[in-house]
Amino acid sequence: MTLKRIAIFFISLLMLTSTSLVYCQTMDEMWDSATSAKENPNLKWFREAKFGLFIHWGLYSQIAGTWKDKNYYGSGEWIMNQAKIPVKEYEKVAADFNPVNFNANEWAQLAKDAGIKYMVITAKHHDGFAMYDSKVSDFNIVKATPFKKDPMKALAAATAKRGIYFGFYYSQFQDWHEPNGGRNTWDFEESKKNYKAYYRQKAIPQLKELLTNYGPLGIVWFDTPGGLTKEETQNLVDSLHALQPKSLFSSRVGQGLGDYKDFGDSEVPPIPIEGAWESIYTHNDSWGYIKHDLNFKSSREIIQLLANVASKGGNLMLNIGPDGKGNIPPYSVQFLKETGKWLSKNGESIYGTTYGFVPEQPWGVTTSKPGKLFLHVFKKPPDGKLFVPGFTNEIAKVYSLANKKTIVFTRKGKDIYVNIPLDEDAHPDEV
Ligand code: JFZ
Repeated sequence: MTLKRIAIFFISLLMLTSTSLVYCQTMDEMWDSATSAKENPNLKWFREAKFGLFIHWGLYSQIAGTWKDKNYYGSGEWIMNQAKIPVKEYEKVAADFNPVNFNANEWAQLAKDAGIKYMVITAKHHDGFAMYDSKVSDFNIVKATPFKKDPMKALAAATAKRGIYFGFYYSQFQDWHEPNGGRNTWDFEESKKNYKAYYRQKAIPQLKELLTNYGPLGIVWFDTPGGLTKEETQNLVDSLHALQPKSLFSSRVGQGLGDYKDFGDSEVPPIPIEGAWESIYTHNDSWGYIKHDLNFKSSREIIQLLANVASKGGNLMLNIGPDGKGNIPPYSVQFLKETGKWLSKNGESIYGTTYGFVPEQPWGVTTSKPGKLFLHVFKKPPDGKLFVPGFTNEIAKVYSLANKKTIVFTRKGKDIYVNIPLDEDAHPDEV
């Protein structure tokens, strides 16, 4: 006979409070988790990680959202396309790009302090500029800028030192710098493009450099596929996996050949999704640095987003956009550190969890681990009685995760009412 006992935790910081129910897993549930863990052993770390840091950094960070006195909004990394900047003019930006304040150890330490488990950074975005030492194209940070160094080398080392999985974003199809690359139609005529030549001459050799020269990569994050058949994509995937068999490829490699699924930008599925997947969000409203975009998400918003994504079974990869000098925006530093502080007390309710079996409620969301259900309380019910419906297991204990204090509850059949301490965790800004 299976013992079905449950304990509830209660997690808190700011207004995000969580409670956990501890219970024992049934045999059926155990078989389920055993089979899914066998799927692809390379995904194990990714599924447990839950929190990644995305970094968009390139020549566009130097432009910072303003071109010829006009301010652009939205995606700073798209400014070459938005302002239809000719290749020859865009190339000149490299002469001013000197990120002297870049400090790989500081960046990696911030990620560590924020509770981040993996980092993915733009090695080459759609503008075609390589942020690493590439022998394939001179349009790169070592050859074309006064900085002359390879920041990716330093970052690969700094993340490895801290046990953070490291990965590259690489725009495999769009390359606005190359006549044969995808999507630059303001300099180059679409009908004359030879995508295969571009893949052969630039994208594939550069990807091989990235998969050879930077140690083991956790992820290669492809983006916006195009110009290849399914068979050609399969060949690309195979030839790259041969270099790093353990590295995960994002779903945007195309043709359904990725190792895990990425949702559209800033998208969380409404109900739990099985399998390995990731939601991507950016900290303000742009992926690449825009100096006039200060619409940063507070740590409270980040924490709730992280919990919400985890409650549907996925990972959150949150993006930041360092500036042209190599500084991470101060709000990103502050809010990431605050998020890390919350995770240091409440990480058990996020890392290594999967979705909770109690669906989203007016008060918040749930995550779970074998024998435990975590109640993430975003909004306390006014009467202090948290309603948890449809709960069949026996409850061993209900307690606050942050301070381990036991919490009183009552149950009526399958309905649980948890007495949330109203006085605790009150926030002066509670609206
Ligand atoms: C792409 C890029 O174009 C963008 O600059 C940024 O790097 C972002 C992370 O990825 O934009 C996309 C790609 C796919 C979708 C939306 C935006 N999508 O599938 O919804």
